[in-house]
Amino acid sequence: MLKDQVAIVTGASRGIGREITEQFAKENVKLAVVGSSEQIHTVAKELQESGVEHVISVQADVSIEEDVQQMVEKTIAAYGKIDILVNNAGVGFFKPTEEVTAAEWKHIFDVNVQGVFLSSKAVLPTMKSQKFGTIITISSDVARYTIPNASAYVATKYAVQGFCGSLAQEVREYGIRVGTINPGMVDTYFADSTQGLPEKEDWLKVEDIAKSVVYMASAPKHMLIDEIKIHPFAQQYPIA
Ligand code: NJP
Repeated sequence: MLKDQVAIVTGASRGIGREITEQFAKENVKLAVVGSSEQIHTVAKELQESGVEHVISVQADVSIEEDVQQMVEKTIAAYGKIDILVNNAGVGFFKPTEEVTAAEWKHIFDVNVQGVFLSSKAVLPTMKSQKFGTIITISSDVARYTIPNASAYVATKYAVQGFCGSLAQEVREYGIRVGTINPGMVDTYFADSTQGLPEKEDWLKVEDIAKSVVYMASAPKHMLIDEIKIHPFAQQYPIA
């Protein structure tokens, strides 16, 4: 099903995004891996060394329109099409609102919200002309309920959720499917953490999310999975 589809994965240098590239590679997806630091080129090299045939790396900051444009142009130049966009790049921090600076507020919105907007907008002309495409955004459980000391992060994910819902309705007539994956706590490097710490043993693993991305992208054409909510069994959260 996914064989020879072309996927852009943003935020692919570590954490969830890195594992999405592994799971897509197993399905023979042709990859454009994207990150804002040079590390992204190492990721492509590692994938090639492990036998992945079709992978390009693009160093691009998703909050910058020119970077996003070259991400799309390089993918088209390499593969001639874009079937899947995974909006995974994201940042977060947790602290009381009165300690959040205006610069921090702007940065988190630039990456988490503007990044999703710019990347989605940039793939639409190609996906519309193909009459096919899947846009998957790694949103959050806190796009559906709030937690304290995370007002900036929560606000970005509520914005992302609204954007994706509206976009899903707008592009349905072009054969483009838009869905979100809304995880609870995942063991990654998120918010200046480190993957693999003992206190995160019960948290979701990157494979849990990456396999959900594969599931969503693999849905047959007549099917739209618009949202997948996943939590660690150990996490207490409100159930609507
Ligand atoms: O985080 P981390 P996750 N442009 O820090 C990249 C959501 N989520 O895997 O650019 C392009 O390990 C960065 O690479 P680099 C979360 O909101 C998580 O957990 O080189 N890329 C790295 O590859 C986010 O949307 C949890 O610094 C940029 C990657 O993003 C997604 O999951 C819970 C960038 C971040 O890897 C992946 O986060 C939840 C930019 N401007 C939702 N800035 C959780 N972990 O518990 C950063 O509900 N990156």
